Amino acid sequence: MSYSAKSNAMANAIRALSMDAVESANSGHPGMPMGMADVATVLLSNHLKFSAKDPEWPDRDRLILSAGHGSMLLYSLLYLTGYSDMSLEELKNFRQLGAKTAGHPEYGHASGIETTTGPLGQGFANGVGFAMAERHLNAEFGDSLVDHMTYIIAGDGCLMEGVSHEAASFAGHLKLGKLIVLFDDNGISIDGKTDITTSDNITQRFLAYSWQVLDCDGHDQEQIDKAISDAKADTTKPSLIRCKTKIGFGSPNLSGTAKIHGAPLGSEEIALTRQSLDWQYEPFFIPEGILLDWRKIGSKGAVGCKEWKKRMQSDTNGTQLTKRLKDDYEADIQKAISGFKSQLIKNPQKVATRVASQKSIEALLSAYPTLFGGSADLTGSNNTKVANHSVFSSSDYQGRYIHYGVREHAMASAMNGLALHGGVTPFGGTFLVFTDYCRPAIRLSAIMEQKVIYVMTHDSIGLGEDGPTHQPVEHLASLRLIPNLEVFRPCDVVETAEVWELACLSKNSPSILALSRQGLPQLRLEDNTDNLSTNGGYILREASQEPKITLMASGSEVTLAEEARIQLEANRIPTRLVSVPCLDRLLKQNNAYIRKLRGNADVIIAIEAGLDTGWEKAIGPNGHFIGMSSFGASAPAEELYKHFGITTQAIVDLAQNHMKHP
Ligand SMILES: Cc1ncc(C[n+]2csc(CCOP(=O)(O)OP(=O)(O)O)c2C)c(N)n1
Ligand SMILES: [Mg+2]
Repeated sequence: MSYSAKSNAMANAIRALSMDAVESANSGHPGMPMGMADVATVLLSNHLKFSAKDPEWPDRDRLILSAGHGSMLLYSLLYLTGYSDMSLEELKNFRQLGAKTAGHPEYGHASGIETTTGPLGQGFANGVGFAMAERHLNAEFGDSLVDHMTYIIAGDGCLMEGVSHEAASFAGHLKLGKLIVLFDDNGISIDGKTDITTSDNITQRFLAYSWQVLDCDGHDQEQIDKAISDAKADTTKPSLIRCKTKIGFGSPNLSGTAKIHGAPLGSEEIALTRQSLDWQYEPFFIPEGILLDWRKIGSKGAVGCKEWKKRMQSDTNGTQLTKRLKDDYEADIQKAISGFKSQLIKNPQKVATRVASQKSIEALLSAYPTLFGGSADLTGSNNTKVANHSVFSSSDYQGRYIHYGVREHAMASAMNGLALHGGVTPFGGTFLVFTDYCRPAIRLSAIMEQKVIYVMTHDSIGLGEDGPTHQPVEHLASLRLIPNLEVFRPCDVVETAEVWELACLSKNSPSILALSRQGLPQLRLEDNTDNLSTNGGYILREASQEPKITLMASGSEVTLAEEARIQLEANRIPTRLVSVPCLDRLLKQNNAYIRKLRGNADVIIAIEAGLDTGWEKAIGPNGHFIGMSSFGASAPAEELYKHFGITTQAIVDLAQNHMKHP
């Protein structure tokens, strides 16, 4: 092993802080930070472009800790390099309530945490999104304003996870040459040596994805440095560097074993480790010289950052890039959508809401230049692509349409990376039923409060013949269970435009747009510049008198409810129709608002071609529900609606049967 006393001590500072913090928390994962300390030291000392004083510098290199259990590696680096919000006190409070140093890195807790990781493989696929955003903005704004690397630290677990296979394949196809994965190739995971579970030839695997693959001894600083330099030199391919490391490096009895993956070393072993590393300092103490060396690394990038800021001022595109990064398009979005809505009022349209979504994208595309979306091989079905879209590809990174291929999970996870990078607003489509394939990433969009727009079409048994595997039944309910995720299900073309507007204006929430395959008449016929979908529910049709019946419905079932309302009114039963394009939003309104929508009707009925879960609060204790309670079936949509009893007649009958004075 080649040895530089200074950088060796710098790496040992990471090791000591990591084992001390885990010991003090009495929980955590010391093995990975101790094993990857040398790699991290070389990366930050010689390669990573960053400035601890300017953590938000948009043109910084991104460092993503995909192996999020090794959080102490990241926290140590942030403290050592001098990020002002990562004090020694925070390290001492590792894993404690309110500390920035959560068990796994949480985006938003401290600067320098680029993304939330912990669910293995997610950071890897996020990184692909970061690298896509960088290439896209580089193509738009040029090298002088956007030119940075994305580094990912991934472990055996990340590479075993399916999402890494999807994401790596996509990154290779896109020739993301500024993406470098530092693979902590320690051959250990929780259950023991990785050879008990995998015989993958990782080098061949990544070569097959058209990556560059490099090797280094992860404890030899010269080798590490050369590998990173070589990886950077080939800008035509993403690179995987297999860093051969020893988990828990430094611990005489536990290193190289699964025992040090996720447990404190214990005081005796810590003492022995201090001896073997020649680190004879108190817990959490970093000698001044070593801290100074680290702080120099942290401040080295300040000059580059300052120069970049100057270029932003002098470059004619600087203002435009600033607007992009701030996502400052509220007025443009509102204007585009209200213009589109006015057209619709003049020329009403009966279209599927997936087509309405396409028309909304068309209306938004030039007004909202950050919009950057695609589909997981269902472009024609999701209606995500519009005439003016050019395709994002290795030969044209300026394109704004992404063919993600059949890689739903990687698409969703990459979208998180895109959103986190900034400068782009990602949307991506697949069938609503396949939100199951995206769910781990959707959950993270919600946790990280990222504006990611999921365009999920074929939203019910209304898709017909493809049958129960393709028909979402539990999906609306189960997605609504995810905190901070907004599930929109518009009823017609106007509402679709409105929910697109809400999704684009959202600052801190991802959105699911659940859209119909089947055509739906335009129910919104009055010119209204207000976005009526804002509160999640509103009176779409008022009853002729004080309502005896109130119908609440979402999406395609609003049309059924409207037909039922017309029949009930014909039978002299005053009936109100409440459209609920977003149940989540409606339930966030105060009780008075919801009660007012229901009115004093004898009978409240909600209709949605899904499970009833979640509707209880909207319809109240005596409300009724017409929807699904089993999987669907394969047949033409109309027959399915009859078969499952979601019909106009069923609504009318239920209403009349429950009236107090029929
Ligand atoms: C999706 C997911 N599954 C399981 C876990 C639990 N888990 C955390 S670390 C780990 C083993 C990871 O092994 P490796 O990446 O090799 O880490 P090392 O032991 O080398 O630090 C597992 C299974 C997780 N965090 N995420
Ligand atoms: Mg491992």
